[in-house]
Amino acid sequence: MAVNWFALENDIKAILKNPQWDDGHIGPVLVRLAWHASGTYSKKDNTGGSDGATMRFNPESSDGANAGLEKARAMLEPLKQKHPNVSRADLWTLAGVVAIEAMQGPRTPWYPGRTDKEKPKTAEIPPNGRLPDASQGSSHIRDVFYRMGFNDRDIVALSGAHTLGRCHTDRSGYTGPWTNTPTRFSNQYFKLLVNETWTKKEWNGPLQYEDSSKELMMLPTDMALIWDAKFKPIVEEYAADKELFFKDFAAAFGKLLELGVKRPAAKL
Ligand code: ZEM
Repeated sequence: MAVNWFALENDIKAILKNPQWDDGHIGPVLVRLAWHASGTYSKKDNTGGSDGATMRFNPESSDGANAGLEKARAMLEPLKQKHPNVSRADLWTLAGVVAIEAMQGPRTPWYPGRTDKEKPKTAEIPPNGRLPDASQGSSHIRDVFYRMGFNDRDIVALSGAHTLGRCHTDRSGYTGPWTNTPTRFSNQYFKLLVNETWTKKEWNGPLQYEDSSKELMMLPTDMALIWDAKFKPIVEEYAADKELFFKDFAAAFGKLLELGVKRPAAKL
């Protein structure tokens, strides 16, 4: 039954640097996996969330929002084989936590105890469409994150994860990184949102924004954070105070990874 968590964390750290992957690091895509596994939660009926590791099954596995995450799941599979008593649901969420810390971010509170569903009934797999759509605005963002039980401050803090990684035309249709440091966790995303001039990118792809260097990008949902009168002051706070962002991010990300997790209360 027991999992050697110390050894598992070290094994996760050992696979993060990967010269074959974007920017030489798989951390960002592991953070996206942890987020998409968890972000299907609905507090209305207590369905969705990371417990069950249901992203292995249709329709969740083929949700367009999850394009590319099969690669992230496959990269973690050898660690599941090496540590057979860890559930994939625990592994996917822990990998996001370990990745953020290894990329110089805060340590997120994380608790084990998720189990994997092996033959889930359709009703146990979250339907497509629960994850946010990057082409939309602040009312859609609020609909999606309020459904999970988050508030405006949590939404802005969580969005700061876009300091990491990049968009891929073959996954989401968008292209490019948000920051020049896509493998270092920081408040750079907020600083760029506030300080850069963002203009519409002229290309054949979906509407996205670019900075003056044309190397960095923002999605419409990222721009919504500075266009919305309630989100914007929070963006400014995090742009000015990295420690505050780290503290709020770790709390909100920890809450995200706990959504819908069913375990005996004593284990917490
Ligand atoms: Zn993301 N995200 N995200 N996000 N995300 C992408 C990539 C990454 C949205 C979104 O549509 C997209 C959160 C919130 C929201 C990460 C973490 C978190 C991509 C690019 C898109 C389109 C996918 C691709 O092409 O590979 C939207 C609309 C969001 C809210 C409104 C939250 C919350 C996150 C974590 C806490 C990360 C780390 C990536 C980079 C992945 C990579 O492969 O580099």
